[in-house]
Amino acid sequence: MNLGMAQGIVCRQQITFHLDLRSSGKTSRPSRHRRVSWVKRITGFKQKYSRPLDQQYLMSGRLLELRQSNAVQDDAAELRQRLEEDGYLFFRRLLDRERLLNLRWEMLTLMQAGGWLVEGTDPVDGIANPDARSTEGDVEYTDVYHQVYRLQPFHEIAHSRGLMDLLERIRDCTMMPQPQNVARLWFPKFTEHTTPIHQDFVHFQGTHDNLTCWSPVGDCPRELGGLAVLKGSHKVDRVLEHHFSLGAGSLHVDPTAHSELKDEWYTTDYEVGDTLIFPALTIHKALPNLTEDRLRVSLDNRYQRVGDPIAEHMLNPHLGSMSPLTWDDVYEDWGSDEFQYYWKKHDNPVLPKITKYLDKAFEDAVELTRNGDERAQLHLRRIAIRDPTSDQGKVASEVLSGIE
Ligand SMILES: O=C(O)CCC(=O)C(=O)O
Ligand SMILES: [Fe+2]
Repeated sequence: MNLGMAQGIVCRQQITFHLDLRSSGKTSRPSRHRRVSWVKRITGFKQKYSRPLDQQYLMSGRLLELRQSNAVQDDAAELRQRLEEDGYLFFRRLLDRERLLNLRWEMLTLMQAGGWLVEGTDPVDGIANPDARSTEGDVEYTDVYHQVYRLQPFHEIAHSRGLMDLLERIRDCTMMPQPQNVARLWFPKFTEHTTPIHQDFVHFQGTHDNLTCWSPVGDCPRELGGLAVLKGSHKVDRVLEHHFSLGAGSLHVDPTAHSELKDEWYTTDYEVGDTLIFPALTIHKALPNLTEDRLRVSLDNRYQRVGDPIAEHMLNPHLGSMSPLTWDDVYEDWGSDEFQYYWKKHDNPVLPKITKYLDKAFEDAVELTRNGDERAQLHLRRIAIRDPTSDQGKVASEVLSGIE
């Protein structure tokens, strides 16, 4: 799938790094009680709805320590060799910690204004209000998320020069962040919604050579639910079959169904600034956020060669299909236009979104709902509430009314 179109053609380009920590994004304080009852109505989720952790998170008790590549950061051949061998590269303190901590404050301040944090606590502590629990797919989540999404520093950090230099060294050509940056804002003890085991290609598409960069915004010890990778799993060299999961992204793959995959998961106690880099076929998952009361805040951004194709949906703001959000909305309060619409100067071919993966997840969820699966019911209920007039929304309502 990798066309490697730009390799050797595009010469290195200097993107000047611009530091602007001006705050942006507007929120008005919602009524917490209204918000809470709305969340419960949408999700049907109550405190008592808690089950043992899903098998998929417990596939292995063994969690090994990620191999650090700081010492070979300048050695392109060694970086490529490690990426080929392990299917990931991990760096301590690659990103500017000060910038990330400022970003953390800005993001969490908006989340607190949205009712997600306990009132009167310091936003940087990320102490979650359990009554406000929500996740991707919930209207309530998108409302607050899109406030965070307007922050200029949140998008600017994707262009960090040190990271761009490293990615260009690895791929030996000009790279660019895909416009659709992503933040993950995960509530504690909401483990049903933990990001399941998957390959990124099913979500972000484009080429198999795209690189995901995952960085916590604040320290992220294991119990806060950082990312874990299945070492060497990219060597399957194809997109594996994914099934419905309630977790973020709605798709999971079962590595035990593939004998060539070893049960070797790697993770670490992440510190602010650390970055995990992996290509689109590497199998990975999040660990559950098992903390008593802390939100996990992280970034996962995708990078591609300039000139490689990009999937159409990656040109849009994240979760814009859940609730409308344009780039003009995102940029409304920015103090600089340096990183606005930056991708338009590149002529990357645009590919239509491949919908078969999520269509399959929906079909699985319909069947599971009919068979009494509560997680699938919850998934369909969300769709029915969010998109009542869409094709899937209508099917979801029909299937749900059939079981009630
Ligand atoms: O941070 C997470 O929970 C999910 C990250 C991830 O797997 C992704 O964005 O592809
Ligand atoms: Fe992923």
